[in-house]
Amino acid sequence: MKTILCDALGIKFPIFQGGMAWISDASLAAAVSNAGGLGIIAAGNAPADFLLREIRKIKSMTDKPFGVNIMLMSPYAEEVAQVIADEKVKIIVTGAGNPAKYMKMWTEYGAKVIPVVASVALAKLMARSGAFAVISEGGEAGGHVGDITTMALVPQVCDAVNIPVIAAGGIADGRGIAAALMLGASGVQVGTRFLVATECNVHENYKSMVLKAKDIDTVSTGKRLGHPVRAIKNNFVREFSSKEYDNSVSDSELEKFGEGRLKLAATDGDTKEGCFLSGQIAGLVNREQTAKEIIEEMFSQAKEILGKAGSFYE
Ligand code: TUI
Repeated sequence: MKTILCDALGIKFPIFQGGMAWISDASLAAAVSNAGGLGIIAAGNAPADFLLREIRKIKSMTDKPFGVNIMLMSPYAEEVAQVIADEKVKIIVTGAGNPAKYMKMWTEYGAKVIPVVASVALAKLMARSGAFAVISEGGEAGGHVGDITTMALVPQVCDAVNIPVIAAGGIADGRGIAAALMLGASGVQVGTRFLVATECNVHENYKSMVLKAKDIDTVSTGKRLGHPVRAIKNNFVREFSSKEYDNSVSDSELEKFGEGRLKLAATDGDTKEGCFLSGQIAGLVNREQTAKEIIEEMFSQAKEILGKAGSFYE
């Protein structure tokens, strides 16, 4: 299965591995790239020297294309943006904000910038600012999310821009790929399913939380702070949620209460106090496989069901 993204980015399958903060390192990204997808290293909230190390590492692990994800709300965004340029990273995915101020510095040396958008307005702005493509991410996704669902957002973004659109949020198998292509997308971005990949170094407890999660086990909290985040319900999420609706708790207290929780989940595996970001599709993710097995299984399923699509006609 091939779309315009494959030749443009030099990848075999039109699938991006989500840039998951504290999770998507060189090990996971290299495995995905070596399997024919686009592996992506996440800078997350880490200082730039972390990213630099991971970029050097992935260059020794694969000769295939890879990308870097910059989380624009990070306190280190400025220095991360500079390291990306210094290392001449060719594919840059941005999240949790508007990357306009970095566009020139990246496109100048020929990088392809692919912002994650959660609205038609930002998609249009990004297309005008020189983005190569956009990732249209629905609120089913894990982590920092918008309000609109993938089903509603993807076709509206596809109609609004004339650059490739990659669908994200709620996609973890071949049916998701097929649906995304039918909505007009040229590819998909997948986070939750790659989180349980063999090559993913996240704490084992994080993997078990995702593997055990059912359809209704994630919830989005933090709307009051302007950046809602979807995570698996646990002790921390319940406490955060009750503080969010408690007027005696100030915004800065609430912000402080949430700090460092993702790292606590990803590196320490603290099932009680950590924040286990995950998409709603976790209920569908039930076993650990290698990145190669995940990608090949997803695309063979997509190919099979798309091939049968003709049977819906008389
Ligand atoms: O960014 C994500 N997912 C994330 S980021 C993250 S780390 C984090 N840490 C602390 C607080 C919040 C997050 C965990 N998961 N996905 C991409 C994404 N980007 N989803 C939604 C957006 C987005 C939202 C608003 C992109 C642009 C935007 O525009 C705002 C503007 O300035 O126009």
